[in-house]
Amino acid sequence: MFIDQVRIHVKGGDGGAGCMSFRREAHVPKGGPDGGDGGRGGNVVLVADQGESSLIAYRFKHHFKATRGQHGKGSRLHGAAGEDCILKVPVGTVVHEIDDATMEPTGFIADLTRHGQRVVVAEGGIGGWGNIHFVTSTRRAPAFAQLGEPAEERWIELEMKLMADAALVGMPSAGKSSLIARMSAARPKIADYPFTTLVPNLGMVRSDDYSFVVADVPGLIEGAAEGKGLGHEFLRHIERTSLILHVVDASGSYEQRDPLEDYEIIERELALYAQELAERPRIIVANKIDVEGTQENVERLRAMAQEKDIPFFAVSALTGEGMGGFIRAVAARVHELREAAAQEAEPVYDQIWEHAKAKRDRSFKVIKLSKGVFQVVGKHVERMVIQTEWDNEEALAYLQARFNRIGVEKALLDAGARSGDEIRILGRSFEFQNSTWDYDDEQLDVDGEDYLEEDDSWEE
Ligand SMILES: Nc1nc2c(ncn2[C@@H]2O[C@H](COP(=O)(O)OP(=O)(O)OP(=O)(O)O)[C@@H](O)[C@H]2O)c(=O)[nH]1
Ligand SMILES: [Mg+2]
Repeated sequence: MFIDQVRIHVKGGDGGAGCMSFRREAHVPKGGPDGGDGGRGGNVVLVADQGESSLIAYRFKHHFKATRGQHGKGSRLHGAAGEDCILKVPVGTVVHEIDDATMEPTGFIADLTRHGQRVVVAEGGIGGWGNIHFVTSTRRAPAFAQLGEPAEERWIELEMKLMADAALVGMPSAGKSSLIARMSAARPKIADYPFTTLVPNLGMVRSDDYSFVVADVPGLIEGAAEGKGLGHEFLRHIERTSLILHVVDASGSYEQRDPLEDYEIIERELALYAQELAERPRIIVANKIDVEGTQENVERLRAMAQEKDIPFFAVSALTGEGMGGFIRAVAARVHELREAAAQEAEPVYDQIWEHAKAKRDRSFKVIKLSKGVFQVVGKHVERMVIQTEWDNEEALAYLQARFNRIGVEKALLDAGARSGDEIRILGRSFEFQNSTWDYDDEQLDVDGEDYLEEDDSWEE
């Protein structure tokens, strides 16, 4: 079966907790803090692999998780990082984020078009800091550590778009499947009725110097661009092939058609679907030249191709006549197009998507729920809450200092919050105190560098 779309749930590994510990030595009665950091959780990474030919591996298993980071220990021992979960996907996989609420594809994540290209789809959580990090001039013995950051998790959609080098395109029964069978080891169904081919077939063609992948797609008809016949769904596959092999039935046997008219109809549909397709490099192949009386049509097609300055070949998939020259020409053209594509820079999807995601995650908003009750929503802010040990006063004071630093207090004041109001974040609630919230000044003494350093570690 040809599986070309699946949805999977991916979850990174949670970060390990930082450790709260103090040095214990025989002759030192009161040692300094020595709690190590938690390890980072593993990421879930998609990697395009030319050995994968379908998304079938994701058909029955939908949940994928990386392992968590280990907790930090005393004596400054840091927890080990979790292992990444590597998911191989076929070259030509397009990845989208799925919106939790609507379950509709939303953000574009990546288009993995080359072997080895990768993208992190669910980041592991950062390990929490051990108490050694929280020492300041006024807080010599911090009796708290940070919990690990929870990992990212989300549903994503994988869609495989064929990555053939060349696609056989044409009217139903033009002989596209017969041609791919001649050119490669592919053995698709061949029959003398339209729409024999229901899903695309791929075949590897070995020519003298180069090998290339050719696709045989279902026949197109007039109106295909607006959804008629089967072709529309597969036109998107053609979008990705660098070369179009336009197959014309030179015998005009299918519904006694005129091959030149057929050619124009298909070209019009391609252009209607996407102007780019009209401009894509192509080769015209007149097929079925073994049939009596096709000579005149072949010459008319040849003249038209010449006029349009498009390479032209006359072949018979049945007898093999003309196939050798045709295959060599396709191989040479594919090679040229590949060389040209290699000159183009490769996008680094992690950077593109990470950037958009980081921006989104760091933002937060204040919602007024009722008089005197406000909710703060935002991934970054919520994570800070999750990383805090709730029954530890010092940890709470540190959390509020972090809030103020990223402007939560200001946003609350702007939204009209007053001292004594209730502030909710995730399931927790705080009492708002202008400037200090519920905690006294002394405990908020965290120097600026602390936060900057921490900020750096988020970029790792
Ligand atoms: N005489 C002759 N018949 C051919 C040739 N190529 C294909 N045919 C016949 O044409 C009919 C259609 O061939 P297919 O290869 O199934 O055509 P297709 O373009 O894949 O058709 P769809 O999948 O329906 O779009 C079959 O009966 C083939 O045997 C050829 O070179 N010569
Ligand atoms: Mg076919």
